[in-house]
Order: sequence, then structure tokens, then C-alpha cells
Amino acid sequence: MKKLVSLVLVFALAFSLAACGKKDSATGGKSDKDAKIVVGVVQTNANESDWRTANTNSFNEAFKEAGFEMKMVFGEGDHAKQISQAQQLIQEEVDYLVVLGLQSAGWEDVAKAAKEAGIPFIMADRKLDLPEDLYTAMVCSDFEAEGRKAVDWLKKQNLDEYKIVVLGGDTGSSAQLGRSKAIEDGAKENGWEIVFNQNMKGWDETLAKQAVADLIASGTDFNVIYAENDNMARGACDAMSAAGITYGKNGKVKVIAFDANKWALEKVLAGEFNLDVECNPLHGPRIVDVIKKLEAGEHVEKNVYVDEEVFDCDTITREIVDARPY
Ligand code: GYE
Repeated sequence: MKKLVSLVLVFALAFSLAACGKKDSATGGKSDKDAKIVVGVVQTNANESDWRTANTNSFNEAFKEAGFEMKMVFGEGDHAKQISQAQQLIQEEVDYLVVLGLQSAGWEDVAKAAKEAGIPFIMADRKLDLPEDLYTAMVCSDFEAEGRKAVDWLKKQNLDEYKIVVLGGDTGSSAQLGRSKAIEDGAKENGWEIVFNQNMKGWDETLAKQAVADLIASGTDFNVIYAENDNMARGACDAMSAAGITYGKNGKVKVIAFDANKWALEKVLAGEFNLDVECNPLHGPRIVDVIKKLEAGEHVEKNVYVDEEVFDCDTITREIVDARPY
């Protein structure tokens, strides 16, 4: 009998030692409660846009305040690089993996590797094409919904004609895919003409300015700029200014932007942009909240879309702009 009891105790000890070395990818939870939580963050690019700068700063500040150690890496426009960076972070056995994907597709192998390693996979900013069993939580923007807000506003303008220039973001990012789908569907539904529809690599402001300058030089007629972020909208406005084309509140061309950076809302207030659709970059505190809940074994919503609003040059106020956090 004594032998049986000691055998059972040996197995129980062996099992508990084996279990403490492996985290549960669904719930996280460091085996050593006193050690610092280490979070790997696979970011898109360092200097992609003002939105991205605010986003990166948000992670830095929130993780520092939470006492997390952050290992942030930058794909710099290269999807394959992001994949290998994520795999490296898994090898380094980070406690959590947060991914902001340049591309929405192609993340299955990384997500499977994280799950196998017991590392919770969290999507931030841009939803990735993954089944729900391969990620722990998603905190993203609904980009198609953002685009629909712009389409609904545009429809209410009751323009005599709609000749739309679409300046898209990075091809294949969920932000570009969602916003582009909204305007393309809206144009079909309403019989609007899209006279130009190209994605600007890296959401680049200079590329957007040059594209609009070329359109003007070629004599292409347009009366709407649908720019998928603030920086590209500013590039388009610079091109129109250089050509003496009026735009904004009292201009020939309506200007629609996305992100709602504070400097861009100053342009909405000044009547240079007609509409700016918010895409809130402050994901740092949101991801800290998710990780703290996982550490505490609390329930975490699987899919959370960030609440976002729109800013219209006819209704925005100085107070609204001054109160903005980014
Ligand atoms: O709109 C753009 C940034 O992923 C929503 O990426 C983000 C987009 C944002 O570079 O400015």
C-alpha cells in the first residue's frame, strides 16, 4: 500500500512540475507570478504615419506604467519580416504576443506556433485572417464600418455628380481592405464614378500628393478625395493648392480623411478637410487591460471593436479639437 501511495505522489509531483513550465495560450498566466510580464509586439513600421507614431507611443507609455517588459519589433513594410520576427519572439518565450499585421493574410503558422508554445496571440489595430481558436483576443477597428460612415456622409451631400479619387492605404492591410470596400460598394450602390483608385505604399503622403498632381496634370476631373488616412489627405490638399483647385468646406472638391489626428482635426475646423473619420490608435491601455485580465484568470472578450466617431467641418468646435488625446 505504501508503495502505491508513493507512486501516486511521484506522478502527481512530476505532472505539476511539467504543467508549471507551460502556459495556457487561452488564458495566459505566468508560471512565476513575481517575474516581469514580457510582451512581444510586432508593429508595422516605425515612421509610417502620425497615427502609427501615436499607436507606438501608446504601447510604450501603457506598458511602462503597467510594469510590463515590451519587446517591440518593426516589419518596415515587409510581411515576411514580420512573420520571422513573430516566430523569433515565440522562440524567446515571451509571455504574450501582440500582432499588428501589415497584411491580414498569412498568420496561421505563427498563431499555431504561439498556441503550441502556450503564448496567447492578441491582435491589435488590424484584424487578421485567423479562425477564433488560433487567437486569444482581438482589439481592432472596424474599417469597413469607418468607410460606411464616410459613404453615408457623402450621400447626404447630394452632389450634382460624384467623381471620386480613392487614395488607398497599404495594399492587403485590413485597414485598406475595409475602407476601400466601403467606398467601392457605396459607389456601386449610388451610381457614383470612381475616377482613380490606387493604394499608396506605406500610406505615403508624398506618393498621394504626386498621384493627385498627376491626375490634375492629366486633366482628370474630380470633386471628391477619399483618402484612407490623414497624411494622404494632406498630400492631396497640397497638390490641389499648388494647382489652384479649391477644396474643403467652400471648395470644389470634398475632402474625406481617416484617423482624426489632432492636427487633422485642426484642418477640419479650418474647413480644409470636410470629414475626418476617427480611427483610434490608443491601443496600449486596451492591451494592458486584456493581459491583466488574462493574468488574473478573468474572462476576456474575444473580439472587441474600438468605438469611433466622425468629425464634420460643419459641426466640429474648438473645444472638441482641444480635448482630443492624440
Ligand atoms: O489608418 C494609418 C496607419 O492600421 C488603422 O495604419 C491603421 C492605419 C492608419 O498607418 O494611418
